Amino acid sequence: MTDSPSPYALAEEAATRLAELTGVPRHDVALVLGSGWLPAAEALDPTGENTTEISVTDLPGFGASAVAGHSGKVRSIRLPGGDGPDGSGDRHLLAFLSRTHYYEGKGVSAVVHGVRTAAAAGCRAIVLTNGCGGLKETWTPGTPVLISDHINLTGQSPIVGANFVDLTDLYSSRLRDLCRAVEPTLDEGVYVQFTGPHYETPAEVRMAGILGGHLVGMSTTLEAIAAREAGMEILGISLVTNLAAGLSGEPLNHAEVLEAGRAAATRMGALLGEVVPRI
Ligand code: 8IG
Repeated sequence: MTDSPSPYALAEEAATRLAELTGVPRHDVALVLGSGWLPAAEALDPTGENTTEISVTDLPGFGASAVAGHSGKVRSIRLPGGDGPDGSGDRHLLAFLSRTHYYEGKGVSAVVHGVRTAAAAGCRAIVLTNGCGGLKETWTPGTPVLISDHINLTGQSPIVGANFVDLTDLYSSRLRDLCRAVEPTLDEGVYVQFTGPHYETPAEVRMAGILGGHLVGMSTTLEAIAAREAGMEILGISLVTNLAAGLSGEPLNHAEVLEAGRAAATRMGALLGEVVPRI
C-alpha cells in the first residue's frame, strides 16, 4: 500500500486543480461562508460576470457533503478595482460557499482542507464568517460582530507535528480596524467553539461567559489555527443569529438562523463588498 499524501501535499494538489478549472493561476484572498452568509456574498458580484463556480468535489481531498442542500461550491471572483496594492494586475477572491464542520466526524484535516487549499492557491488573507449565538442582549439577531480572539473547546488542533504556532493577534487587528473604518459601529467579541451539532445548554452558555466568551458556535477556530500556520492574515466575522441558549426564554431553532441571515444580507453584503477588495 502507498502512503496517502500529507494534508499539506493534498492541498497543493487541490490548488493545482483549482487553477486549471478556474483558469486563475493564483488567488489573493479567501472567504469562507458560514450559516446565513450566502445572500451577503452575492453582493460581491451581483451579475455573476466576474465569477467562475466549481464543485469542491472536483478538487482532490474534498468529499461530498453529508448535509442535504449544502452544495459544496467554490467561486473564483475577480475583484473590482483592477490592480491590487502592489499594482500587479487583477486580484481574485476564492469563496467557499459552505464549510466542513468538525461535527461531521470526517476529522480535523477535512475541516481545514479548504483553508490549506486557499493558502496553496496563493491567498495571503482569509475571511472566516459564521452564524452563531450571542451572549450580549444588545446583539439582536442579524448583528455582525468582529471576532477579536477565540476559545477552542474542541480539544483538537489541525497542526500535524511539533510546530508550535503563535496565536497572538490571531484575528488581525489591522483587518478589524479596516472593518471599523467601513462600519464604525461594529462591536467585537471572543468566539467560543463547541463541538456541536447540538446547541449549548444554558449552563454551558454561562460557562462560556465566565471563561471570557461572547459568541458561541461550531466552527472557525480550527480553520483560523490552520490559516495562521499557513501564514495567512485572518479576519473573523460572526453574524449573531440568535441569543445563546437560555438567554431569551425561547428554544433555539435552525429556521431563525436562516431568517436572520436573510434579514441581515444587505448590511453584510455591503460590509463584505467594501472590505474584501481593500484587504
Ligand atoms: I447559527 O447558539 C448558530 N450556531 N454552538 N450555538 C452554537 N452554534 C450556533 C448557535 C448557537 N447559533
